[in-house]
Amino acid sequence: MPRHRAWLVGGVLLGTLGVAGCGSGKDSGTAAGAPAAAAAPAAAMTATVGMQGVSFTPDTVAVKAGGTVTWRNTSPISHNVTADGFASTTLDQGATYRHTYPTAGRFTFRCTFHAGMKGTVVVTAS
Ligand SMILES: [Cu+2]
Repeated sequence: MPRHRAWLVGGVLLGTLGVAGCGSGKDSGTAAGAPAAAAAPAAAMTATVGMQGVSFTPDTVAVKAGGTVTWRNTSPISHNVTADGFASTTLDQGATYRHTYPTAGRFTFRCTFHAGMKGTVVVTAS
């Protein structure tokens, strides 16, 4: 019986240490709160959209009017960028394509090879 109690005490101690360990990570926890603001991308003059697997990542980017979006295929699968008004050639792994958006608005783009592979460029007034 006493031996059983020793195990119990040990378990409680370990549990307490574990909680203390989590608590001491509070400083890094506050720093990690920053990415929440990244949900709304800030408009700059350039943005990059990756092509990973069969997805555009991120699938929504923002640029200021006159800004340029670069698509980069980082996957071994060939893709393209097609939209109203322009279309890239087939982009193999490592290939890039650029398009400049002169006016504000929301512009969708897609890959004609993969249904559901779509994205949006939000162009804000400069
Ligand atoms: Cu594709």
